[in-house]
Amino acid sequence: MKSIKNTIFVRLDYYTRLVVFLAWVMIFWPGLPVATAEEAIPQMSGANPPEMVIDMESYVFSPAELTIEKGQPMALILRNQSFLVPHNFLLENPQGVRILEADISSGETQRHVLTLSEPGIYPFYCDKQLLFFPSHREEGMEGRLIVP
Ligand SMILES: [Cu+2]
Repeated sequence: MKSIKNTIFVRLDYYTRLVVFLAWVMIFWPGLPVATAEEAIPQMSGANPPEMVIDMESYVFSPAELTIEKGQPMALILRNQSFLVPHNFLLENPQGVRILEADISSGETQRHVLTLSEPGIYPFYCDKQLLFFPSHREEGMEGRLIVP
């Protein structure tokens, strides 16, 4: 009798620990490794193009519209500010051809240097989607770069 009680207790303890472990993994996995903005931004040697920051939240880009100087290199700083939610940054040229594709996990910052040499509107959006829910773009996560 005593040994059965002990077995049940040990199993409960095992499952409790398993649940706690899985909860820990689910909470922290998408955010790891957590890097500060400074660490995450690779340093370029030499050229130092002007930087423009776009924050990615659930489910909006901020700002959603930026004006970019034609033919000038520009560093786009993409910061995923969402808690646990991964986003991507898909940029198209005025003809609808994708010219940049970046997956940015929760808490991550990426730096991409672009030179847009053709005037026009460059739409960008996040097409991430969870199961049957609407995509982030459908939730309003889109914007545009304007090259006058
Ligand atoms: Cu998204």
